[in-house]
Amino acid sequence: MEKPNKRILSGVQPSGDLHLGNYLGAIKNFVSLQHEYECFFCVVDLHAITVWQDPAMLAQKTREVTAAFIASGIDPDKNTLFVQSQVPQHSQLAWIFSCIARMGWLNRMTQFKDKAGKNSENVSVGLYSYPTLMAADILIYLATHVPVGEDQKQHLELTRDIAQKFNNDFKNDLFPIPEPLILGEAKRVMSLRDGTKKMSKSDPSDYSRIMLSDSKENIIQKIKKAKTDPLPLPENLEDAKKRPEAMNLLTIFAALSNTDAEKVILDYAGKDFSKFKNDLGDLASSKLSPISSEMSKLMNDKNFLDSIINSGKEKAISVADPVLKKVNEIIGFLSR
Ligand code: AQP
Repeated sequence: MEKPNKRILSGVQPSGDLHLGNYLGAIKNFVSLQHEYECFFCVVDLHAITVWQDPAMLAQKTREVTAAFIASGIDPDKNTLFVQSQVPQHSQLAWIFSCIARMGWLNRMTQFKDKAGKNSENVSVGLYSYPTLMAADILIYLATHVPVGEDQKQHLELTRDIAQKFNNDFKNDLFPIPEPLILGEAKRVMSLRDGTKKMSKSDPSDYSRIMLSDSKENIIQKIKKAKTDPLPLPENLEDAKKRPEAMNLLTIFAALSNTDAEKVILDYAGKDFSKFKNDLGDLASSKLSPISSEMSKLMNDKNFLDSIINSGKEKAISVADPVLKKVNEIIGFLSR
């Protein structure tokens, strides 16, 4: 089996409206990586159902994430865009990996602790074993690199452990040990209401996040209302780091304008937040509005989106199936 040396797999959940964190931490980076790597981008609907999803909304959000990929600049002809549940090899490998991963490894996952909170007896088993499915998503394509936001770093370390243990247990070298690509200025975009909390689809407050579907007016309004402290803008990076809300807005500004936070701090040092927020509102809406209007256009062309999803499925299966067959053979399963 030919082993790729620059292959990417990454996914986005159709679990709600995509936000600026998903865009800056993931999708924007995918757009630049497509020129350098062979890329597989998937809509991870199997991950989404680890918490309750309304069936009609799930179908709509699945198409919406696909539309967001394309509207942001991912070329569907050059890359493989597909839906996770349509490639059953992911779930089959995930079961095998749940027999490779150790309970102790999963018990250390901080995202499960955060998401389950005090309710851990009552959440789904899938929410707990989610990282073994993520490992299967990556390794079924023998992906060598995985672009993720900082929040997914621990899950990728688990993927590496699983790949290593499988290779050791079965004395082979099938799986690569994939490297994380944590790129861009905004590795962890924080809530606009609380600079210590990650911007997230599931935050109950709409004002905590800017959505890709927000209108220009909405974006400007949300940035105006974003929480800040009473001081003027920080004078240097050291100062900014002590002020989470200010640091978050500066980082967003830097990521949207393809520069770094230090440069933005230099431009706005000691100035008033109102001027900065006006500029950030204009910048964010000028970058996001074209994506949002392209997304609505694509959402009105269901046949086009479904044809992309369908050909993505065929391409994904043609790569994933030989890997699963090889895994089955290594383990000692009878051939199909
Ligand atoms: N706030 C963020 N900052 C930077 N990157 C982020 N990502 C998510 N939130 C931020 C990155 O976006 C990609 C897709 O994420 P996901 O949809 O698979 O799930 P998530 O990380 O669980 O995102 P949410 O918004 O927090 O969803 P819910 O609320 O449903 O759990 C990933 O690469 C992620 O790192």
